[in-house]
Amino acid sequence: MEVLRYIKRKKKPRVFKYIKKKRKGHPLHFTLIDPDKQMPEKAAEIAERAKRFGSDAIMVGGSHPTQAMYLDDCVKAIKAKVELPVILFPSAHSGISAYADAIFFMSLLNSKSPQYIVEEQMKGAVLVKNYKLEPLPMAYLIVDSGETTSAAWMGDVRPIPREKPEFAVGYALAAKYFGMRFVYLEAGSGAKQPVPDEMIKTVKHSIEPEMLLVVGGGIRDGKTAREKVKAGADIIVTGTVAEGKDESKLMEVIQAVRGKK
Ligand code: 1GP
Repeated sequence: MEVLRYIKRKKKPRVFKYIKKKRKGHPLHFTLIDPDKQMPEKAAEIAERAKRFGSDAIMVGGSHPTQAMYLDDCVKAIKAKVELPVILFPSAHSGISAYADAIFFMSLLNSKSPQYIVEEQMKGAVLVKNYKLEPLPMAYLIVDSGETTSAAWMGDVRPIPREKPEFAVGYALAAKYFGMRFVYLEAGSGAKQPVPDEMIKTVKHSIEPEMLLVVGGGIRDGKTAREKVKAGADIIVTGTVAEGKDESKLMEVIQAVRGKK
């Protein structure tokens, strides 16, 4: 019943408009919080700190199935403390919460399994409708980072080779012709190597101006974040740095993304 009351209160979709409008001003930074790694109170603290440093939105999600146990409480705690859009970043239909504002409705296009390309989405779509979540259609592409990341393993992925940007372009163009609005080039959380600049550059050329390019995984300092923005990323996602103890690193990354340093 609490969920029903919540849904009734919800306003019209507005997160996509917010992102487009903000992007006109500067490249964006999104903070990723994994409900499996943070208790709700701590998640809200991280989100509050990220907002103070200038992050533009909070993403909530993780690769491990246990994240579903804390998902609702995590989103509610963040919403209670921080006035930023909360966007779900689900690895399966269990990653959906009625309390978020929007959802990256994503297809892991380079998975070997239809489960992550369309079947989890089929199971989740009715929830997205009934919870009145704003869907943000996204192609999710996992790029080889020199190791097997959780995202790649859990998603049964054939990672895009680092020296083959043209493969990423093929997927990105397919996504554009499907009418998706975002492409996410993902190296994986905690990746040793982030997505290569050349791949970002090539994909960006093939999808602009219709689509926004999101880049994440293994971005741990301002210099790297700036390089990715210069290569063409519209949105930089950081999780590990945001959840880490050294808060100056998060500030450094956000300022670099916004061109302040
Ligand atoms: C993972 O791209 C995100 O989905 C964030 O990665 O934890 O390495 O910042 P990091």
